[in-house]
Amino acid sequence: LSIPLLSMAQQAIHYDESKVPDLVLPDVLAGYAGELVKSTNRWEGKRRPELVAKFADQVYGQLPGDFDAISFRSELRSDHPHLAYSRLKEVTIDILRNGNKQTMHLKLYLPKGASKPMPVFVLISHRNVEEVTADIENRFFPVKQIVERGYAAAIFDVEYVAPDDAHRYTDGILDQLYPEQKSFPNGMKALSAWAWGAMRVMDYLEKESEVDASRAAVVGHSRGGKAALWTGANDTRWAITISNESGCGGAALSKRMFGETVNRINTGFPYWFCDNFKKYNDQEDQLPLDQHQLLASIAPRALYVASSRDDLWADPKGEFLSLRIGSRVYSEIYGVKLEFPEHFTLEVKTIHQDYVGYHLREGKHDLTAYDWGKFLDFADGQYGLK
Ligand code: GTR
Repeated sequence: LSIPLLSMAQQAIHYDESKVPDLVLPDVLAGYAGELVKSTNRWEGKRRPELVAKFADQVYGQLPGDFDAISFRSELRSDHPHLAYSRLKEVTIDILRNGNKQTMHLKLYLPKGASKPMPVFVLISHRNVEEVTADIENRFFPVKQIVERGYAAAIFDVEYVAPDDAHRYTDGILDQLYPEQKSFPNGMKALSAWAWGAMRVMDYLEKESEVDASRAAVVGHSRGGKAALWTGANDTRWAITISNESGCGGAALSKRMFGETVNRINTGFPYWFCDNFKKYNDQEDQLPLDQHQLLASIAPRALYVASSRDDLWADPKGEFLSLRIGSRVYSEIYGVKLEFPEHFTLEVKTIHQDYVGYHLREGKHDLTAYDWGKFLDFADGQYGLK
């Protein structure tokens, strides 16, 4: 007779720092073969790729980059709500693989009267893009605020690559382009598909003469923030990767088990991460990695993590620690001078440094004009536009 042990799942989700286990975090710079990485060559050539591969295998699933053809069409629209301060290009992206086609749509708002290629922000949106862009007061994607600062603003809806729905998520690139992925334990699911979508947007930006693709930032909020981080880790073409309140499976350390846990996210959203990740339900201590290593994988390109005070579900402290520990790569390998407060508090703060940005704002889980203002300030600093 075997008596099942009371699993951690049966412990309630908590916001209690005293219940956080003692953290044993895998090292960022100690490679799996035991060597300690000390040079940019070894980081970029060996350790960074091995970390990304580990995350693909155990957390997000594969991110296949092969297809047969990609093509872009764009149409300038003269009838949109942001006409007073921007020009809108509606872009259609067709991707073909093995005789099947997937079509994505992108809205690209350009500052009016811009004469040179513009730096750009791309938002991975899990909110309905038509609704978000129809409302000029919308703060989730504040077109006016972004273009008035001299940036192009682009947005795509995850619906076009993998619908954010447990029953429909394959109704996109998984059914059309990469059906084989559906049978792999480390196969692509929604988060990898969304990152794939952001990469196809970058394919387009590289061809768009009105945009400076070497100064592009990928942004996501919450589930979109998880996808943004996964994009930035895989695709080195992004100059800045921005996670807004991405929480569990995003910027927050899984092993803290504060707020949302691996079990909870895999149960609530079984179609986001690959099946292998489910092995760690209530077994966070068994994870061979943690999210600080994902953040590190973005180095040497710039990285931004934002949290909000009331968003305990996303574990602001876990996001902060992850950034502080993960950003060792910038300081120890690239010699960037970084300073973080030694102790985390839930006080409002902004820490903008070379390559690494952070803020904690008051209020609840959301992407707001305040957050965008900080991202814009940080980008100005990175690009020397201040
Ligand atoms: C929550 C989920 C979080 C976060 C959030 C969001 O329900 O538990 O991981 O992704 O949704 O996307 O707003």
